[in-house]
Amino acid sequence: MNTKTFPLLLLLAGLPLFAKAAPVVIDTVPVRDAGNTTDTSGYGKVLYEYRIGRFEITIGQYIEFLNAVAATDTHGLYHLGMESEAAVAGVSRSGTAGSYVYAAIGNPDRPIALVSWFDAARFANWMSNGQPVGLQSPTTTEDGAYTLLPPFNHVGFVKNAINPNTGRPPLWWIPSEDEWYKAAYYNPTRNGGAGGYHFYPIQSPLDNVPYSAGAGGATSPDASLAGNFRRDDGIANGYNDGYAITGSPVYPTSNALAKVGSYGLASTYYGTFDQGGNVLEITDGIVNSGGTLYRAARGGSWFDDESIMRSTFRLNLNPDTEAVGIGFRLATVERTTQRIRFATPRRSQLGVGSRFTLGVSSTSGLPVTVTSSDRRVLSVRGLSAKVKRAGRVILTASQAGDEFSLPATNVSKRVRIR
Ligand SMILES: [Ca+2]
Ligand SMILES: [Ca+2]
Ligand SMILES: [Ca+2]
Repeated sequence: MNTKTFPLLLLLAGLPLFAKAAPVVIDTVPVRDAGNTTDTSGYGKVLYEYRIGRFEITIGQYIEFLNAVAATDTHGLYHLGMESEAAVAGVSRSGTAGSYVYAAIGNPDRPIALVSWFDAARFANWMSNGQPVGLQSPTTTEDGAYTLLPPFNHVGFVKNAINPNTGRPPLWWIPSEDEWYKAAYYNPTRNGGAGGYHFYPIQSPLDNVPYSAGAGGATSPDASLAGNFRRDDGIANGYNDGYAITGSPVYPTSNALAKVGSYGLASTYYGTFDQGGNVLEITDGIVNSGGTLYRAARGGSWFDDESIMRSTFRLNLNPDTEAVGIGFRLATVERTTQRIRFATPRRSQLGVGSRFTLGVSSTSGLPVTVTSSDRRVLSVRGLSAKVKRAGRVILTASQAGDEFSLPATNVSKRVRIR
C-alpha cells in the first residue's frame, strides 16, 4: 500500500461512523426579541432566543421515528387509530412485535395526531439523542431531553438541563407554554414598535376571526386569515361550511387534516404555520386545575371552533391522553455567536527552530483550528507551532461551530520570522 491511498482507505473505512442515518429534518424559525413583555393573559414572555418548528411534526417524520425505535413498541408510540380513524389516518403497521414496520397512508406531510405528551417527549428525546435506531431504552427514547421513569401517568417530568446521553443541553424539546405562546401570538412591531400580541395565531392587523376553509384557504374571502378548524355559517359558499377540509358539518369519514403549511399566507409574525388549527399542540406547560395537574395544550384543531385558537384559551390535557385532534411541534436552540481569541506570538517564540503552543481559544470552548499560509516557514500541528526558517506567514484561526454555536469569524495573524 502506498502512503497516498492509505488516508483515503482510512476515510472510507470510517465512513459509516459519520454517515449516520438522520432522516428527520425539522424546519425551524428563530424567535428573537428576548425579554418581550408578557401578554395580559400572563403568558408569552421569554428571556432568551430559541427556535421553534415552522410546522407541526408530520406523519412522515413520526414514521421515521417509529421505524427507528418501535419494532417492538414497548411504550405505545403507535396508536391503532393512526390507521383506523378515517379523519386522521396516516400510519399503517405491519409485521409482529419485534419486527413491526410502519408506512404512510395518504399524504405524509399532514400532522401526526393521536399522540400524547409522552409520545412527544420520546420523540424529543430521540431527536436530542441523534435519531438512534434500537429498542425503547435510555439511549433512544427514555432519556435525553426528559428522563422518563414509570409510572407514565403524571406530569412530574421536567426538561433536563443536561442530556445524560450527550453531556450537553438537550437539542430538542417540547416548547414551554411561553415559548409556544410567544411564537404563536407575539409581534414586536405592534403598538408602534413597543410589541404586542395577536388574538389568534395569525398576524392579522385587526385580529379578525379566521375563516374555516379548505387547504390554502382559496375559497375564503381572505386566504391570509384561513385555517383548518371548524366553523359553520349555514351558507354553502366554500368556506365556514363546518369542518374545513371536508366542507361539511358532518363529522368527517375521510381525511380532515391539511398538509402542514398549506395555509401559506396565514403565518405568525415569526413565520410558523398552523399554530391555530390542524392539530391542537401539546406544550410543556403544567396547569393545576382543582388540585389535579395537567399539561397545557394550545391552538385548537381541525375538530375545534375558533374560540380554542384564541390566546385566552388553553386546554388541560392528561399527559397520557391521545386524541384525534392532538399533535405537537418541537423547539430547539438558537445557536449563539462565538469569538476566537488569538494571542499574537511573542517575538521570543519566533526564532528559527523554536516550538511553541499557539495562544488560541474560542469563547464557546470549542476547539480552534489554526492553519499556516506557508508550512515551510512555520508549521502547525494541533496548537503546536514549529518555526522552520525566515520568512513571512499568515496564521488563520477558525472555528466551524456546532449545534449550539454559530461559526466564528476567522482571525488571522501576520507573523515575520527573522
Ligand atoms: Ca402513544
Ligand atoms: Ca359557509
Ligand atoms: Ca396546530
